[in-house]
Amino acid sequence: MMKDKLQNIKDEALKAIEQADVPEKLNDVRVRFLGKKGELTAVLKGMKDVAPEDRPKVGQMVNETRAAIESILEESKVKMERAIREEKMKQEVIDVTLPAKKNTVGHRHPNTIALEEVERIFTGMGYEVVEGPEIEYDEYNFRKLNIPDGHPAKDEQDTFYINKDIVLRTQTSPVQARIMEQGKLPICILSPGRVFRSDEVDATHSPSFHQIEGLVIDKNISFSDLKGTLEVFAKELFGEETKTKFRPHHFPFTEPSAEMDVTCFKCGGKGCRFCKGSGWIEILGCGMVHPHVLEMCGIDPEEYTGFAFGVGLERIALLKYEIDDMRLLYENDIRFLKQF
Ligand code: 2NL
Repeated sequence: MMKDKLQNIKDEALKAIEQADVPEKLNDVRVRFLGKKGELTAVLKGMKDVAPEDRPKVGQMVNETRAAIESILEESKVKMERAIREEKMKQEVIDVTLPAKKNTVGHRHPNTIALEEVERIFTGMGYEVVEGPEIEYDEYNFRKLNIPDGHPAKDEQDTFYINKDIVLRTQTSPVQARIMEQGKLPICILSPGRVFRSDEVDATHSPSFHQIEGLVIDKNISFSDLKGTLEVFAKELFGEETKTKFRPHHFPFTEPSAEMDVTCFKCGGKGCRFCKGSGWIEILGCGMVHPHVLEMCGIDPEEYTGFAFGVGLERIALLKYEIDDMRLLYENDIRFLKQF
C-alpha cells in the first residue's frame, strides 16, 4: 500500500518534471514534492501510523524515492540550463565575416592646420604663444594702440560694441598690450585668436575670423630685424625660393608701417590667374611699434624699440590650400573639409 503511494508520488513528480519548461517550474516541483509541506514530507510525517517494525523499511523507501526525484530534478536542471546557454550563444554569435563599420575619425580643420604651421615656424624662432579675452575694453583694443576716438576703425559700422567701453576685439593686439603692461622685457610673443568686425559675409569677409599677431620688443630692435624675421617666415611657409617685398603702408599703432608681399607660389612671380597677373601676393601688415604705443603700455621708447605684425589666418589657409571662398571654411561641410 505504502509502496504504491510512493510509486504514485514518484510518477507524479516525474510527470511534473517532464512538463517543466523553465528552471522556475523545476523549482516549483521541488517545493511541491520535497519541500517542508511537500507530498513526500507528508508521508514521513505519517510514519506514526505505520507499524513500528515496518518503519525502517518504509523510511528507506521514502528516502529512495526522495533520492530518485532529486537526481532527476538535478539532471533536468543541468539539461535545461545547457539548452538555455546554447540558445543564448546561438543568438549572440558574432559574424566575423561581416564588413567592418567605417572608421570615421576626423582631422584638423584647414584653419587649425595653417595655425599650427605658423605657430611651429615662430616658436622655432623663440616666440611664445599667448592668448587673451575675445571681449575687450575699448581702452586695450583701441586707445592704448593709438587708435583715438573718431578713428574710422572705431565706427559702429566696423566694431561690435557690448557697451560704450567694451567691444568684441577687432584685433589680437590688446593681448600684446596687456603683456607689455606687465613690464617683463624683452618680449617675443605670438598672439593668435578670434577677432570680430561688423562685416557682411562674402568670399573674403566674415564678421568673425582669426588673426595671428606677433610682437618683439628689446633694446636695439630695428626694421631689419622685422624684415629678416618675416622673410624667414615667408620662406618656411611658402618655400625656400619665395621672395618678399615690403610696401609702405599706414597703421595707427606702427611707425613706419608696411605690407609684405610674397612672390606667387603658383607661378614663381611670372604672373598668373592666382596672383591676378602681378606675380605678388599680399600676406601681412607690419611695422615698428609706435613710440606712443610703447609709452602708453609703460615701456620707455628711448630705451626699447620693437616690431609687430599681423596676419589673417583665413588668408593663409585660403592661399595655402587654394580655396577661393572663405565661407567654405565655416560651413563645416565634411565633403569639403576632408580634402585637406
Ligand atoms: C594686418 C595688420 C598689424 C600690428 C598688427 C601691433 C600690435 C601691437 C603694437 C603694434 Cl601691441 N602693432 N600689431 C602691427 C602691424 C600690423 O596687423 O593687416 N593684420 C591683418
